[in-house]
Amino acid sequence: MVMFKVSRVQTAPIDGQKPGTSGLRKKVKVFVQPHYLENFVQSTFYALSAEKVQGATLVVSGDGRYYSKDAIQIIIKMAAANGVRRIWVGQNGLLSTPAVSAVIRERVGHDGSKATGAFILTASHNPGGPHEDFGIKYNMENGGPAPEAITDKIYENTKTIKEYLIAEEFPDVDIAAIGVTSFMGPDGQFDVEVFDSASDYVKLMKSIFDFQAIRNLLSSPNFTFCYDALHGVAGAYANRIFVEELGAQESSLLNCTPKEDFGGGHPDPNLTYAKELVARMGLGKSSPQDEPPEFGAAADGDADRNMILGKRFFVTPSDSVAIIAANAVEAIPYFSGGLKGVARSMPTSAALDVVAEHLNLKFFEVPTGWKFFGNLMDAELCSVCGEESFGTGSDHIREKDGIWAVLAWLSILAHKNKENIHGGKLVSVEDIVRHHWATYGRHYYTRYDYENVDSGAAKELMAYLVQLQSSLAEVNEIVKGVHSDVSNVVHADEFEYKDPVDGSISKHQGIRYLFEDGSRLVFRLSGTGSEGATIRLYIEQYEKDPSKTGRDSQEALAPLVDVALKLSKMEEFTGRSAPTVIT
Ligand code: VG1
Ligand code: CO
Repeated sequence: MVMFKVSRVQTAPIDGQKPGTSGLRKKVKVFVQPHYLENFVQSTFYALSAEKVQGATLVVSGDGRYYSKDAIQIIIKMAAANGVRRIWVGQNGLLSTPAVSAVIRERVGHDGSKATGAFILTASHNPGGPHEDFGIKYNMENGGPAPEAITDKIYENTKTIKEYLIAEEFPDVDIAAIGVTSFMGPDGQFDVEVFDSASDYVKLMKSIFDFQAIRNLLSSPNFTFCYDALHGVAGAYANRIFVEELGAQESSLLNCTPKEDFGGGHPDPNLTYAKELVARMGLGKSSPQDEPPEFGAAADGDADRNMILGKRFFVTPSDSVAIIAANAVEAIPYFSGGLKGVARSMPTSAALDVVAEHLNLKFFEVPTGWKFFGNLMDAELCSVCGEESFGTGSDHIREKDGIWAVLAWLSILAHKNKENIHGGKLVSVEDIVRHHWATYGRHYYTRYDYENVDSGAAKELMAYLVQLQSSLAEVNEIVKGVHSDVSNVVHADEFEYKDPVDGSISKHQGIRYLFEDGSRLVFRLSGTGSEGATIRLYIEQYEKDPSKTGRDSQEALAPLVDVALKLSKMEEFTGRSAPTVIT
């Protein structure tokens, strides 16, 4: 057995290590600076209680982006030096974010051990490569992202750190080969266990969904399917689940080889960045050569996001979670006993609220970021939840789950088409969505992102919007000046959340303008970018009249968009006449 020593390396605080919406994300060139990663990892160890470090079992893996392999070796050596007993690594360092959550909750090690936390190495939907982003976040024993109390502590520690611990005389561990390597340090034995990245996750999915029903759907001559992993880690699961387990054709998988730089693309599953899939589904500028598939989906870099498409049809993420909630009990065995409750992030449309009301379900509105759903789920208050940013999930784990969302949609399609599988006209994705609108009304919805705006200008715009909220009369004067037929703003505030489980309060979670007819404008600054500021503008309008739910979304929202841009003086503050991305 290899013996190692522990060395204490002198270091000094490095500015800017404050975790954002979902961990610390910076350019690779920032992460590779001496001590940068080490300071953050040691600060995390210091933020955890002693028993969650010494003698503990921790997971280290991620979406495989550039610098992950080096980072894994560093974290292994630091874990060994800090008295951690075991490190679990997905083969080649690959684990999707939802799979990490599943591994923490479900996996039992070769010696019967259980993990109590994880370092997830990802910057999620941000591009990867030597000139792009790297990221790291810590997840807790429940499988969910560290709550603000912990991330605040980590940040405080990064401001005072003086030294970190790292193992010496410690070889790099081969993370390509499955197996256990043992080492001996001053505190005793330390093991690194490399395991198959997919099997725990696949097993969990099989316990949630009726795979046979989905298999029947996929084998139907009527049904065609397509999945785009955008070269993210979802590719490591797609073949196993969609092809091996469910019988989809290999040709239905696009970009399913994980790459360190995501093939040079932006691994964000939306209509702008998932170009190939969008074209294949008949939603691109030119019509595709072949008839588009009935169903298409894409994932982000770490596979916790999903985009759901039908043939020539886009499902907004806000509608997607509402439709899953409305159909879950009938279509998904895991939910057959009923839903405990549902939740959405504040900027997500109120489509889910309407379903909750109809079905008499508990309902929660939380700030942006998955960490807020975890407490509700641990307290058994919530079964299904989602965000407008292409995140959907349930209490099977404590992260959003891209492949889960695809399986949920396939389950709904399989359920609605039980009779049509061997012929007859399929109930399509579009049919399901239109039927949903006819039943519950439609929430027209769009998000405008202004990326890489000057940070000062972005802050000024937000401050201006807050100050404007003190006079609704003035606000309404501006609104009416832009469009006299837009309804009145009846309430404006900054969203604040009191966690119903632990009573913790999160302030400044987005600026809201709420209109009399249920329309909403929300402004937020992104907490996941790595350069400049990103302003997000969320625009929503509710239409109850079934004869008016079929309009083009951008056209229906045009007056409200005008109001939002004028109200915020967007161009004046940012110099931008158009957003970077519209979803
Ligand atoms: C964005 C989304 C948010 C999501 C977060 C992490 O945060 O808006 O809904 O939870 O990304 O997603 P922000 O602060 O940039 O708006 V992931 O898949 O990138 O970890
Ligand atoms: Co992600």
